[in-house]
Amino acid sequence: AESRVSPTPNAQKTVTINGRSYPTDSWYNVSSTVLSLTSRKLHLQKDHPVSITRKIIESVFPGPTYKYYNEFDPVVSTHENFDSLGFPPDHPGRARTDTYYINQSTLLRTHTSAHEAQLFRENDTGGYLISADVYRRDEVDRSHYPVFHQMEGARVWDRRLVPNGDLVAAVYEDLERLPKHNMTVEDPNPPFHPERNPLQEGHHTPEEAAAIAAHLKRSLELMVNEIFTRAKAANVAAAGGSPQQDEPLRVRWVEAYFPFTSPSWELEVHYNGDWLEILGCGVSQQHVLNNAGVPHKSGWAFGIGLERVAMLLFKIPDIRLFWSQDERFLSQFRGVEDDLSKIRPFVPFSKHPACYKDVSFWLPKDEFHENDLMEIVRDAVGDVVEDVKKVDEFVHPKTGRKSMCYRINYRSLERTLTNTETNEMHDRVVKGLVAKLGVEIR
Ligand code: FA5
Ligand code: MG
Repeated sequence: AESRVSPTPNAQKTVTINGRSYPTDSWYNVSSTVLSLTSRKLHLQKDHPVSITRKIIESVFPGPTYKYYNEFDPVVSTHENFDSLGFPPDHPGRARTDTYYINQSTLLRTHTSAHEAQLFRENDTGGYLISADVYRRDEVDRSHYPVFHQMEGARVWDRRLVPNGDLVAAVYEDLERLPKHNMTVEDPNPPFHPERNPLQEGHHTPEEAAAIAAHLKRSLELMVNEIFTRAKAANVAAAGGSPQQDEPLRVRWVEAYFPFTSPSWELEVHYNGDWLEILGCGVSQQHVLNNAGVPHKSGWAFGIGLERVAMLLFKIPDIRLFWSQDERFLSQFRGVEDDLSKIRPFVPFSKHPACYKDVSFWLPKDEFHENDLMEIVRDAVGDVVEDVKKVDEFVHPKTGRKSMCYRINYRSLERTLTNTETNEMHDRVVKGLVAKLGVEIR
């Protein structure tokens, strides 16, 4: 279904997303670019790398224990996205500079956790995976895009068995049943820490939390192992069968914080000389399960970025490529979803030259939010912007006015841009900044 903004006779605006109409108000801040992407659903497009990645991860969390939900609509309430998960009222993620709002109480989900309460209530198999498009106002570079795809997984056990220790036994039995792996995992911290990563006192015994954490970590390590085994096989195949000098896979657990899990962790993978975060997870907060009407259950949840994993698996260098409808991109994955042995590293089509242009301006007195600038650039030129970086910032000693300078890197993934074209695009960006932010160009 098409998405559009349309005025109604009484001048009250509505917006239609995936065939449903919503009233907008002064909170509305969804750009037309983002609106047009709400119907793409790359995670369900057969042979798309996001869909292939979803399928591989699903295979590590099999039915009937895990049930898959892949069709949930991106429009949710602020309650679902934030309140039900225990986000405080002043959490920065709620700001209109960070989140796309339809109206004050309705938004485009910023993460798949928006469906946790509903799924904890409805799911009756003991576990689930949900994959979906998520939306965030964010910076512009090769690993950030305002729309991306997440998969959330969760596993719960019946707590009625506690406190005699039977819940722990149930989790350990399930842990015993999980396959082993021989991957090296760095996990230097204790399963919980009183300040940094607390146990949920009064809800969980230390044994219970440690057992759930062990099951969570092993399950996710098996998932990463599966992805990297496939990536390695793809590299070998691409090299005509000769073994590759890949750096050995290194992963590590890092303590983290989420309002809806405790203790919590992020899993990082060593890639291209750097640690890359691929997922967040933890022991589900009992308040979320209680509010979902299942106080007798406890367990774990995780949320993973599908593009991040797909970029590792297929060596895809730029997140914009996922949205490409260019045959030179799509054809490289055809037939792979039904035969994963056909996975090969992505071969970039010729790299076109980049063109940098700077824009310097005085800020108006009002507050300035970088995400607004990012969005104006994306809206003016679409996917031709590769990244936007602040290169300078200073305050005039006499007037106290603040000046900013941003460098915009224009590069098409599909063709070489002409000078005239780039100048015209940069012109549109400058005009947009003046019109929408009230800045004064220097
Ligand atoms: C979350 O979104 C939590 N909902 C995850 C979670 C679920 C924690 C369940 C605990 C329990 P975070 O904002 O860190 O957390 O995003 C999770 C993952 O999404 C990241 O690790 C990353 O892989 C991916 N991700 C986040 N932001 C972006 C982005 N702008 N572009 C691409 N991928 C992203
Ligand atoms: Mg994170």
